[in-house]
Amino acid sequence: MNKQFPYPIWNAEMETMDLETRKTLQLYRLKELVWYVYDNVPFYKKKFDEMGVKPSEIKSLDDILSLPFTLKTDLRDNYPYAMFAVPMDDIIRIHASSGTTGKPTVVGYTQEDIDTWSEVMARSLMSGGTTRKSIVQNAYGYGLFTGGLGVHYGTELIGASVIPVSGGNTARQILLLQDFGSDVMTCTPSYSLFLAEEIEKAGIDASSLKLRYGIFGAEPWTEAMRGEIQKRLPIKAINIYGLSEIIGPGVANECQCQNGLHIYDDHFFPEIINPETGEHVKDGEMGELVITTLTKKGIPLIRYRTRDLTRILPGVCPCGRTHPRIDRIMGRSDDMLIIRGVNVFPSQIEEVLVKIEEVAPHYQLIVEREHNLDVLTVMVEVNDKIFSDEIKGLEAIEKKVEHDIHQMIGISVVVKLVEPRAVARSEGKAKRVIDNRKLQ
Ligand code: DLL
Repeated sequence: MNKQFPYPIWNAEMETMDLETRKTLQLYRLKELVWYVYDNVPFYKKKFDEMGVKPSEIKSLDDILSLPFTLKTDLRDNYPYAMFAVPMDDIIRIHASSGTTGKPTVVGYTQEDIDTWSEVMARSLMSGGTTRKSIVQNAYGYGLFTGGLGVHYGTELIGASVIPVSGGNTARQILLLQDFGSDVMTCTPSYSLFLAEEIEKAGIDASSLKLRYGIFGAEPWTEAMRGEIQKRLPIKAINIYGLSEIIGPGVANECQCQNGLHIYDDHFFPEIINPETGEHVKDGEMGELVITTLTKKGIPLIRYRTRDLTRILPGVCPCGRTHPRIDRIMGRSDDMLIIRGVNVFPSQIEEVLVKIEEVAPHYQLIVEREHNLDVLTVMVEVNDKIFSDEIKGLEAIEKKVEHDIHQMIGISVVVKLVEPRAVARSEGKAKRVIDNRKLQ
């Protein structure tokens, strides 16, 4: 930690490194990476050979353009472990997130990867206001989701105290906030608003809490939401970004300036592309974020298409960090929804519906935010035969569809059966999703 900067910085050497030195480091790491994946991941050897790319031809950072993209479907096609670059003996942790169908996307970490992850999480948490003295109430879910353990390890590396409360159980969250003196809260931004509402309902004066910082991410949010959170809770709300495929949370994080997220490009090399053409957009233009993991050992990824839309912000950040900043995530270039922090693809729901005899695969997903929590309603047509049945039978079908969808995506939804042909037909692409949360 270095005190010459306006706010504490976890790893001043790396985080304030001059750009030329960082470029040299990135190129060194990129060259190592291409050899590493060529020698250890059959998927990449085949791709490189098909494209006629030789690792020895990577001589500058711009040569990354000759490398292939990696897609989420590539991970699915190699499910569960075929993209790993090391034998399972060297994998010490496995996490997963939802895929475009029922199978999750699986990622494996070596000890070195866990160390890298802890390092970038320590940078993130400290840039979000955490110090050695902090008490961090970690309300991200512990489990296959990377949020819980990512924050946990980063907090421990800093030497702050972590409360591994995990998600949900709002009454207990409030009790801990009051009694344990947590000054940093980590959870999704929508949950922080829900919590604020429950604190108000319980008649507790939020300003009496020790809470000072919130490090919120895992789902899209807006400046308006930040304003609302900061009005209702006595905190600075900081944006944290990441995805399981790259490492988990800690890919990029805002500093106290709250003006863009510093992306830790000594580990995660960013590009912004036009999602239609795959070509780089002009400097500062909005496009899809593509990341190459420069140092990952378990499951290294070349030019991974995140599908997240953002841009590189121009200018120098007053905090002293030289890592480039990305804008908050503005949307996705695919149809993934994030419901209460869980990634959901319409194709997963469709997969459930086609298996249920009583309904037709004509459906629409309606997303609303009620009391700051996302509610997903699945409107689905019953088939002609069932429609004439009595109400009791319909209720049983609704319950069955709700149950099967819950099994598939892990969150509860509301199912509304509608009569045949009630879901609007479209001549082109079906409009499957109506998102009324007004996140953009
Ligand atoms: O959500 C990792 C994470 C945990 C990030 C805790 C931040 C805090 P996944 O479940 O793989 O990983 O989902 C990754 O979530 O591609 C984005 O679409 C979205 N996302 C994550 N952070 C943000 C954010 C974790 N700050 C996907 N703003 C990503 C907007 C976000 N979207």
